[in-house]
Amino acid sequence: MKISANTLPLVLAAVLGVAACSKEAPPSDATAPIIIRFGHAAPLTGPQAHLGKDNENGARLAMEDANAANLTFGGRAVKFELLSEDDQSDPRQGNLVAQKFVDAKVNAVIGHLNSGTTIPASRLYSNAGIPQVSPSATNPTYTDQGFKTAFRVMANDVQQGKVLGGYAVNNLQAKTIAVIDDKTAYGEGLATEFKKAAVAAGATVVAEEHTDDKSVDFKSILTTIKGKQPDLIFFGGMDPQAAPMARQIKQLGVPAKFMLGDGGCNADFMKNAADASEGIYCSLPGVPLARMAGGAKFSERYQARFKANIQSYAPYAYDAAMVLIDAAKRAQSGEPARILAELPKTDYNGVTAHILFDAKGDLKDGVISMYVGKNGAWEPLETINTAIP
Ligand code: ABU
Repeated sequence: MKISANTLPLVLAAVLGVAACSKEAPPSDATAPIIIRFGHAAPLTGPQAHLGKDNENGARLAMEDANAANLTFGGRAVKFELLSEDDQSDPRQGNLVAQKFVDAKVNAVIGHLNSGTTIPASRLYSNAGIPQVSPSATNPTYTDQGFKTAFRVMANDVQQGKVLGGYAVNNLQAKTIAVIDDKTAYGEGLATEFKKAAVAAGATVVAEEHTDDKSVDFKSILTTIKGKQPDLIFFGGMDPQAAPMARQIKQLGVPAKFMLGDGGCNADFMKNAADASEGIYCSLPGVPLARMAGGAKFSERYQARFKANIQSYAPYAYDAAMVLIDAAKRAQSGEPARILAELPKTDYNGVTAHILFDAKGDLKDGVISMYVGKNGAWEPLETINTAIP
């Protein structure tokens, strides 16, 4: 319409009318809830599905808690949604999941569970500017890459390997050790850190063997190791391999102590290793659940909500989600860039620990706890402070 002196009053009336309508009934997108979507990635099928589900449950509980709190940002209601994907603990599938999250423009990612998926996926999240908090990936490379998007809420494997190696030599008097790893980023990385620490403490490595994260028959490598008569066997890997390995060590009559990192230190190991779990040592980052400030309450709430016991990492997945929610609250925004600006300033009292990040995105003041298998349960031994080198 051509505006002339005759039509101007009509145009003004129309504009004022729209303005009046806007005031009475603001556009729907200004009143609709702000939707904040977090991607969650872990193995939800395959041998590690029990651990992936445990992480997913932890993250889900956090988001349900945040939704129950009826948060508002700038006067608008906020709703958190979880987009959970199965990365099958496979690095290639992990990258496909990461690309899916990038394409879906998720606001942040909780995950992945495994170091082998977390590390390659972290480059995609970094390129897309998406904040990532892993509950459980412990390989140091994840936060050594210099990505401003990468954080974790658990001590790393330099810290864990140091404690395990020192404990094997100084507490268990192992002078000769055999080391097996599953050739994954986690298993191989932890085995390397364990060896370094054990050798530094005075032990000799008499055998090194490798398997993978699908095998369940280890009799051949265990027979080779038995011939080398080590005082202690260390396995860097996860419980689907660690449990049959423990049973086969017992069946073959290998008279060595057996030691695992956090990948084997869980409920399913106990169930599947059965009586072979007695006297086995393992470590977990963090203090034992019963000693966590919010541990007992979290455990009760988890069981009531999911009708299952915690495997191992669920409280960390809860905290990973909560530090992202906390950053969004401080930013009063779900924008990834605004969450990222807040994450390094995290000062959050979580279920697992008081969470502060160092300059790399690692947990400050992380500790490692040692456990021994006793009467079908993991009995806590001691908790050791480890300064990040
Ligand atoms: N921290 C052990 C399990 C996860 C990982 O691959 O690091």
